[in-house]
Amino acid sequence: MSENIQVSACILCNQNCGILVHQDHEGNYTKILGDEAHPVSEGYLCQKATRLNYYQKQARLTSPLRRKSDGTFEEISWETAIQEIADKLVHICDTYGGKSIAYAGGGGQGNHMGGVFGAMLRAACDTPYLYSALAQEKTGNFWVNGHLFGKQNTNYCEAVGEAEYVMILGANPIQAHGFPKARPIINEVARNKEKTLVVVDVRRTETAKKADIFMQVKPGKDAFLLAALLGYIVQNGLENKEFIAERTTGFDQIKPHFENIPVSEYAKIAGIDESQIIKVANGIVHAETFALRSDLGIEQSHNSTLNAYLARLLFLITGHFGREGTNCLHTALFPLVGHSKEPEKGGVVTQVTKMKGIGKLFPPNILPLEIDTDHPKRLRALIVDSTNPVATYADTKAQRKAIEKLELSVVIDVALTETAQAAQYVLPAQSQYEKMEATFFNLEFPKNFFHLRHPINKPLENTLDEPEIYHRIVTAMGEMPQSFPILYQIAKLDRRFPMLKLFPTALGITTFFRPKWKKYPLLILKETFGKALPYPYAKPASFIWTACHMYVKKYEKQIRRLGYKEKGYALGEALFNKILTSKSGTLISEHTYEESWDLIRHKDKKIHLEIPEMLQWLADLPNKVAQEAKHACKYPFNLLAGERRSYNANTIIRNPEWRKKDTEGVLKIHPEDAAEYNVENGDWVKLISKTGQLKIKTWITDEVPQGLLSMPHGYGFTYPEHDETTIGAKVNMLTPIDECDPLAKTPYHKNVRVKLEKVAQVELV
Ligand SMILES: Nc1nc2c(c(=O)[nH]1)N[C@H]1C(S)=C(S)[C@@H](COP(=O)(O)OP(=O)(O)OC[C@H]3O[C@@H](n4cnc5c(=O)[nH]c(N)nc54)[C@H](O)[C@@H]3O)O[C@H]1N2
Ligand SMILES: Nc1nc2c(c(=O)[nH]1)N[C@H]1C(S)=C(S)[C@@H](COP(=O)(O)OP(=O)(O)OC[C@H]3O[C@@H](n4cnc5c(=O)[nH]c(N)nc54)[C@H](O)[C@@H]3O)O[C@H]1N2
Ligand code: SF4
Ligand SMILES: [Mo]
Repeated sequence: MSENIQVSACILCNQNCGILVHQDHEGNYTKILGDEAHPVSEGYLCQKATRLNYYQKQARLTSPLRRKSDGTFEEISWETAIQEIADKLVHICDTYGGKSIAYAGGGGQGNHMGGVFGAMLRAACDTPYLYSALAQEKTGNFWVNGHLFGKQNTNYCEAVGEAEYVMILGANPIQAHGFPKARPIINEVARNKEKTLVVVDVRRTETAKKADIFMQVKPGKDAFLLAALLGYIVQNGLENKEFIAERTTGFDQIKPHFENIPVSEYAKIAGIDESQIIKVANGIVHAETFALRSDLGIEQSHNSTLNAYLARLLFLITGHFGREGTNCLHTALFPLVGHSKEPEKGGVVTQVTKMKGIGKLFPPNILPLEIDTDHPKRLRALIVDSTNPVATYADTKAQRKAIEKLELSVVIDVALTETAQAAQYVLPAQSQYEKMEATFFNLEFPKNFFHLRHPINKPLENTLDEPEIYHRIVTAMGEMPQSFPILYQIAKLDRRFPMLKLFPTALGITTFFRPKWKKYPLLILKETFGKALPYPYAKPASFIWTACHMYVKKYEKQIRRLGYKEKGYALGEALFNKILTSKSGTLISEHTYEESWDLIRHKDKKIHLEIPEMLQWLADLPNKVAQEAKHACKYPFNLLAGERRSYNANTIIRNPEWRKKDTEGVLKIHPEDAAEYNVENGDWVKLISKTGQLKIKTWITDEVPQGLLSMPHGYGFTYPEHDETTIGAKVNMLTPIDECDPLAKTPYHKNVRVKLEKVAQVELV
């Protein structure tokens, strides 16, 4: 391979497809191709990856910044920034306790190293509070998984490509992916006459257009649709009795709840013909294999956590689980999330709103309530890393006001984001192509993989990688020394003779005599073992070495199935070396389907179907319809606030010029609604919610039904030489923090009530 072609991954969605990057002598990405050696994406790319130069070459942060009393920023040195932040953290910890400090982010779609090392800063502050974007989408799922499978970090993947009957529920894989090679796979399922593709969506999406059966559900009414499907199955005795008896507990307890579902009434509420419910229920029951893929359409929507439960019951009571062509639990080299105990059992809650953690995460929707209050135990400091709460969390104004109220706010990012603009300190990070990175979105079965990415560009001057930033803050807080010369020497020897286990032994002895350092294993590893690795930039990869040895303890047989000859400790070393040197990523284990049942974390290895809170919620469903109807009067439209399109990728690329089409991010509106408001294609309108307002350009289409408006997220970022007319609208001006799931606090972004007014374009400038 010639010198200027480098291997990495696309960082614009959680697929992280492997890429081959061609660069010119100034480091511009002149051509980007799919990497066929990547074990999962195998050369696949979508159109977004070709525009990654707009990420790497964007307007970057080039110095630590400190806010002055007049509100503007001044450039300061790293030493000053780190010491001032460390001193303030120590002061806040000493005065109010560590629980007055929170951390937000720790990873976008391509970077999780910061999140791993951010845990060390949280340890130094003694705070459990990790706010995450995942807690505005997936925590309802995690909570339900905890009950069904035993732990909140058990996750399943779906064999969309192998199943005979496929349901895509509240997801649009043709645009958003969500599983590897989504486009060719959906196209194959759609074309194959032996297979059936069912799409449940409120819009006739790119995926819905390919469906054999399109169930056009009314916004937020999926719980009724799912309950009707389950009701029909149970009332007709169509559940898989053998599977239920062998693999599950609790069916007798849940059965009466579905025997009582008024199927035709619920179908009507969901806006679906009863005959379609019957057809799809029978289709699922009688199919040899069924896979269900769901995403934000049911997560950021009414009854989010209940939807998660009902969607899982659909494949569980029909026996489509843990077999080829169905949904299946998978392993993780390093789990993306943890497991939180319920508060009654000693689980942590937040200080002000008493929200429980789920998967050890706390939800963005409560963040302003925990900060912007006079409560003596309120949050007083926030460290933000690779997330942009002011733009991406619900209620932009409330998030900004909360950040401005903090005694200490620090943003670690590559760009001057909306959140950085409101913070006191801004620290410039290296981009994802300038350091070693990895994500933990390795959600595959039966073969799972890991991709540790090597840098492909020289770091921009005066930037640091996140592990180094955390290391410096923790040492400046006086928690531990900066380096460990003796351990480092031992690590170097250990790398020459790994089987002597010199380093693990020395590390054990060191922490025995210095128990305080036990809190910071990753930082010690980074400065000793990590420094001894063969690449100068590989220090953060040191924790992967520990993860490999732990993975071997659990899955030795499954790793060896890939052809490794080593056993035990030697296998851990071999796996680590393979990951470290495989620039395109590598497979890490291969399971049999029967072995997937060992991944259940309940002691009896069965799925526990009964979740009393969910059954109660199901019983209460009819009351909710009346409440929602009341709310709808004042704001006649349902806004889908955050549609995945060809050229949005959360907030990862800020320069609007990256978009080849849909440059303003139009609002989709049905022709009859447009006519009623006298709106013509391309007219600008004002949307007003109970929280705020914005202006947006329209596009008239019957892709959306009457009464539904749809706009993208990932627009509206300030960027040099661009104004309001070219950056698009800031979606979260409209989203209220209190419109969210009662249990998981995930926002109802797909069900934002708004009213519409026509505006003259001249008002914009
Ligand atoms: N192009 C692009 N791809 C992305 C991203 C991106 O920013 N841009 N972001 C990535 C991220 S972070 C995520 S989480 C995923 C999300 O991926 P998806 O969830 O697949 O994407 P969305 O477009 O947000 O929403 C999915 C679908 O839900 C539908 N929907 C809305 N309301 C309802 C409802 O009440 N019921 C049902 N059944 N459907 C409804 C919408 O019409 C939409 O088609 O995408 C990832 N991929
Ligand atoms: N209304 C509405 N809001 C939404 C959504 C929606 O559909 N509708 N979707 C939600 C979803 S599903 C998600 S996942 C969130 C995503 O929202 P966020 O959690 O905010 O995630 P990203 O947009 O990925 O944020 C990436 C940030 O990381 C920075 N960054 C990029 N590379 C690096 C790096 O190497 N180091 C550091 N330190 N920073 C870096 C980028 O500049 C950017 O500021 O948005 C959510 N918000
Ligand atoms: S945006 Fe496209 S190319 Fe990039 S990771 Fe996602 S699916 Fe792959
Ligand atoms: Mo997401």
